Amino acid sequence: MSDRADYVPPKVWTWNKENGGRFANINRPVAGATHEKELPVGRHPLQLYSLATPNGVKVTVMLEELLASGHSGAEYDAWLIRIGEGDQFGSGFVAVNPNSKIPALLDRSGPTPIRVFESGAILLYLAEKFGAFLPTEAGARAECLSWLFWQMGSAPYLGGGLGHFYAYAPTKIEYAIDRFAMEVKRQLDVLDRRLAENEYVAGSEYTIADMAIWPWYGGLVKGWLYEAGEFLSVQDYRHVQRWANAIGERPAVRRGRKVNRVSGELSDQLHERHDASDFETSTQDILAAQK
Ligand SMILES: N[C@@H](CCC(=O)N[C@@H](CS)C(=O)NCC(=O)O)C(=O)O
Repeated sequence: MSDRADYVPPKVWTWNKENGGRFANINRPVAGATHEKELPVGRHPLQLYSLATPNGVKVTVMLEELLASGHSGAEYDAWLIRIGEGDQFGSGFVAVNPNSKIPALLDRSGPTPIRVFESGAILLYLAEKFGAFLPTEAGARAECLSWLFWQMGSAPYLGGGLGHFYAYAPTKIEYAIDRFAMEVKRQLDVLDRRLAENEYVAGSEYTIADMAIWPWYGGLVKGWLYEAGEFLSVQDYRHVQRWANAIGERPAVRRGRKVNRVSGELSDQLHERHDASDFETSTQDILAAQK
């Protein structure tokens, strides 16, 4: 890999496996399965294959919110996909998501299982299936979907752009960090102005737009992402802070954050979720029992 400022791309790009990046062992320029591996299937209608990254948390929060509001059909099994170990390239996972990224959902409640991938599509699918967290009035629905898609379009600048170059890249490239820091601060300002005038992102109702945006921008202002809080002066976004705190206190959100989590405090990790009672037994207890 060249670290030189005068790097000139060759005529044809070739894959350098050892580029030194944080994800060098899992990134590849081709799609498809690398190995045969069936996915496990539990007893509930919904099977989630995921990990508690911001994209994964969107879906576990939605499922916990649905259950909390009485939609018992939203009972789910959450299976852990360890992306650092390449589980997303197993044949079973690729059959549910040809893009090999978490989260992926299989709805087995009907005669033919339905697969859904892309976290935004999963949120919309569940909102429509249960008639919840998505306004029905045309204007409010359009506002909600606009912010949902805003998140899907914006997050790659935060994660793939700022997060990658600020926290993960093997060399700190000022141009890349500057470019993405500027864009992320602009996005935070977009949200701050919106939340100055509205309780929730889509208006007066808590919706799937909040669930999509909170794990990313809420996590960022709470200092959970990339240790970039001070760097981005996140305390300045007062309205985003107010909203992030309010959502973070919701019991369903607290539960949803724990599911498929493999980092942080052990008491905050629930590697797999198969029953509501699983939250009473933390992974810490399970590991202690296995000793
Ligand atoms: N646009 C996708 C992005 C999903 C995504 O990037 N997932 C990451 C974890 S947050 C992943 O599975 N990475 C594994 C890999 O890149 O191999 C979504 O929102 O579902």
